[in-house]
Amino acid sequence: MDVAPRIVVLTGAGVSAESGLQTFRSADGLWYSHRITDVATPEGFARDPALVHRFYDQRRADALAAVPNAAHRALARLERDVDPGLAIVTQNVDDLHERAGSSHVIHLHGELNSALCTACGSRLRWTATLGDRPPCPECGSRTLRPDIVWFGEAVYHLDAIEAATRACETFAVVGTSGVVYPAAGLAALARAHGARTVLLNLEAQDGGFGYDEVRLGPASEVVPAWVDEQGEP
Ligand code: BV8
Repeated sequence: MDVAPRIVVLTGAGVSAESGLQTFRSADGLWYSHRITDVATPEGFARDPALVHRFYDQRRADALAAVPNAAHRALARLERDVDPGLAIVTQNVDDLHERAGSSHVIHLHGELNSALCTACGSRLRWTATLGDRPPCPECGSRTLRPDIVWFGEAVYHLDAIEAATRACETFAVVGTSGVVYPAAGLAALARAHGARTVLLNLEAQDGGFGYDEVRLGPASEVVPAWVDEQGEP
């Protein structure tokens, strides 16, 4: 976006939980049925690409079948109402914010609907499977991988995210356990530059950052209620 946003919202898996997408660290989360080192590291992909493709092909299909919930819709409504703007920084690799109508969405951990060619570096919009090893449309080699930021890899758009975080008046955190960096450090950065910080989450974050305000509950309830108050003087 051209101007610094007044509000930045950092979202995590919890915002999509009520759309039926699994979170990572809850009792039935993805990291309890899959080892992070197997499916979310470059080393795991090098060892067993078929396993990693199965994992992301399934998640892409799940995300395609999911629909935005009331929390996604409320944030899209807030973007339309807030002057001079709102940016969503999401750790999620689904596209539910965009499908709810948000247009300023920054994906710092990549996107399921994108493929990255490890031979030529092209990033391509991709909604089909990758496990069948299709050729890269740009260079022809069968070297496409999910365009997902794995542990140990640099996150996307960090300069723009930090600039928006430093400039905003309100930094809201929705549906994340706050353990994965650099995302987990953004609320502290916002606070250091004078922003008010708010946590909207099902439960308190472990060892949590001292937010100015904490509202606990399902995102589909706490986010619309918070959004409704943002236009009030
Ligand atoms: C990097 C792939 C450098 C995507 C994922 C500083 C200190 C310590 C360690 C580090 C550090 N800096 C970097 C590190 C290392 C590492 C890291 O943070 N490790 C941690 C675990 C200690 N970070 C990295 O490796 C990052 N890269 O720093 O690179 C660099 C620089 C230059 C050059 C080279 C390298 C890369 C991190 C990328 C991680 N990728 N996965 C995917 O498959 O989806 S992580 C994974 O965790 C997902 O991406 C996910 O988005 C992310 C965060 O998880 P959450 O979204 O928070 O989900 P979680 O299940 O944990 O929590 C859900 C929350 O929702 C809960 O609180 C729950 O209560 C709540 N909830 C549930 N239901 C609801 C709800 N809330 C509301 N309503 C509901 N209904």
